[in-house]
Formats: sequence, C-alpha cells, structure tokens
Amino acid sequence: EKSPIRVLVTGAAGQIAYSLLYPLSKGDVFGHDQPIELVLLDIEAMLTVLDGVVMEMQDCALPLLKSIIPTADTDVACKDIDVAILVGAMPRREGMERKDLLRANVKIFKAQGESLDKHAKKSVKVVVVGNPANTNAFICKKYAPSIPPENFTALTRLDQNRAQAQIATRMGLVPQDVKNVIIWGNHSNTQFPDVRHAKVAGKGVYEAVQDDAWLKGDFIKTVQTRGAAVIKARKLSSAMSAAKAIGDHMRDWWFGTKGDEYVSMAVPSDGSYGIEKGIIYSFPVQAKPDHTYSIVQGLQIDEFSKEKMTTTLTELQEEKCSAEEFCGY
Ligand code: NAX
Repeated sequence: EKSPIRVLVTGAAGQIAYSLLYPLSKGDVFGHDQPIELVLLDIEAMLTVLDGVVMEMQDCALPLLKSIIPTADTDVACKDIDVAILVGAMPRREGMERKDLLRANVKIFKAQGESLDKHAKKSVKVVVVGNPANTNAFICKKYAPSIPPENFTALTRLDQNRAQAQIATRMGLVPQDVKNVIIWGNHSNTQFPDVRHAKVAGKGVYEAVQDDAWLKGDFIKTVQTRGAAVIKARKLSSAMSAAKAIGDHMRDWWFGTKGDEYVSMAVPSDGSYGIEKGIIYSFPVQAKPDHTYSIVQGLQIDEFSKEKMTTTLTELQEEKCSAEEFCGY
C-alpha cells in the first residue's frame, strides 16, 4: 500500500469544502490507491460546525481516509503537509470596499505563508481558491521563501470549465469535445477567456462556431460574469462547480496533463508572453507525472488578445501594489 499523503483544506466548514471533501477523500483527485490524511482548518468560531463535518466524513466510511485532524491553529494545520487547498478567506460583505477585502485577506495569507514556510514539506503543492485568489497566492508565496515559488498556484480551472461548457452547449457537444481553451490573467471579471487556440471536435473554434461577434462579445462576458450570475440565482456563490474544478486542477497537476492538451492554472509568471515576472497570472500549462508543470510557449497573440491580456495584468499589478502596502500593517 502507498504511504498516505497529508492534505490540508482550509475554510473546511464552508460550502465549497462541503462539496470537495467527499470526492477528495474517496480517491477522485489523487487516485483510488492513494491513502489520505485530511487536515481541516477553519476559524475558532466555526469549530463546532467543523465537528459536524468530521462526523459526516467518518460516516462516509471511506477506505482511503486514514485520519482527520480538525483545527483552528494554522501551525498545526500546516505540519508536514503535501498539499494545501486554501479555500478559507474573508468573504466580501455588502458595502465592503475592494481594498478592505484585500487588507483582511493579506493578513490571512501572510500568516498562512509563514506557517507553510515553517511547517509544510518543501514539496508542498498549494492551490489558492479564496478570493482574491491570485493575489492571495502571491502573498502566500512571498511569505514562504523556502518553498519553490512554482508550488504556489491559484484556481482558474472553474473559469476554464465554464468557457468549455459555453462552447460545448452552443455546439450541442459535451465539454470534453472542447480542448485547449485558455483563461489568461486574474480570476475576476477582467479575466480573458481565449478560444483562439482551442479546438472543438478537431476544428478551430472560430471555424466551428461561425459567429465571431458572439465569441468576441457575449461569450467572453458570460464567462467573466458567471460567478455573479450563480450568486444572483442561488443566493450563494458557486460551490459544487468550484469543488469539481479544484479536483480537476489538483489531479492534472499531480498526474500530468494528457498529450498535447493544456489546462489553465494561475501560476507565478516567468516572464512568458510579456507578463511581469512573479505575478500570479493564469496561463495555459502542461504538467508531468512528476508534479512539475510548464507554461505553454509560442502561442501567437493577436492584437485583440494582447489588449485583453494587458487589462487583466494591470488589475493584478494594482492588487499586488495594494497588497504589498498592506503587508506592512
Ligand atoms: P464559505 O463562506 O461557505 O466558507 C468559507 C470558510 O472559510 C468559512 O467556514 C470561514 O469560517 C472560513 N475561513 C475564513 N477565514 C479563515 C481563515 N483565516 N482560516 C481558515 N478558514 C477561514 O465560502 P465558500 O463558498 O466555501 O467560498 C470560499 C472562497 O472561495 C471565497 O473566498 C470565494 O470567493 C472563493 N471562490 C473562488 C473561486 C475560484 O474559482 N477561485 C470560485 C468559487 C468561490 O467563489
């Protein structure tokens, strides 16, 4: 039997975690032969709720789930972990300024970065889900200098899945028939869902869809604002689809992507495509079974794309500046 891996999920009493913990613990992400030790972090005030989640996890009676550690202590949570799924964040409340949200989250992700630096395995793979996800990941990376920077990522796979599903629905196909959709930039409404290099049933998407106005207009808008549309309808933010996307992100990173296919992950820029080095920016990436990944090189960027990629970069640069300013407090 394989030795267990230790997986931290933060925000473990929240709604995304509630959809994530079952598939994660039954082997859908790290394989059906990979035992797991779960570490569940939430804030002190949520510990009784978290107890209920632990009870349910026990009652799922899963063969791969070797142990569950619920805690409100970040240092305990980060001890010897192989994987960190950072979902917990300060939610945006009505009337709250973007800056206030950022300030609160910088504090959380600075503390978690420091704790990862001290206690996690140096090979730890981190995916940040809590918003503003890219900038939270940036801060976390900054305060964990002993861990390779490329181990810090943020989730844009939900945006990719949304884009794939939009194209598939339009064509009467399933999302798996749509390959190599790219999400560039920030997980926010400035993101650029790019289908210029994507294929649908073997054909270029522009050729297959035959509606440039839709592809350059409503399609992009729909993907950019999908999160808000779900909140409006459900009165709660995306949880099931977010949990599915977290599984997709981690599984592809862990086991590698297939053949020529690539997926979108927000990762520290290495300067590719003229994106400022170090910024956590969503790129097309390919991963290998040894858990390494690289940014797909050599894609042609037209004027339309260039402009959109710059808009979302500018937003990330602004978030980074404010975040760094708040780090001092
Ligand atoms: P919930 O409010 O249901 O759960 C969040 C949980 O995090 C709560 O239990 C809260 O107590 C906990 N928490 C807060 N601060 C914490 C801290 N310092 N340490 C540990 N736990 C802490 O939110 P949920 O719907 O689960 O969403 C979680 C986050 O995901 C939000 O920031 C949300 O904006 C973000 N999302 C990101 C997505 C992405 O694609 N990157 C998509 C879905 C989602 O909107």
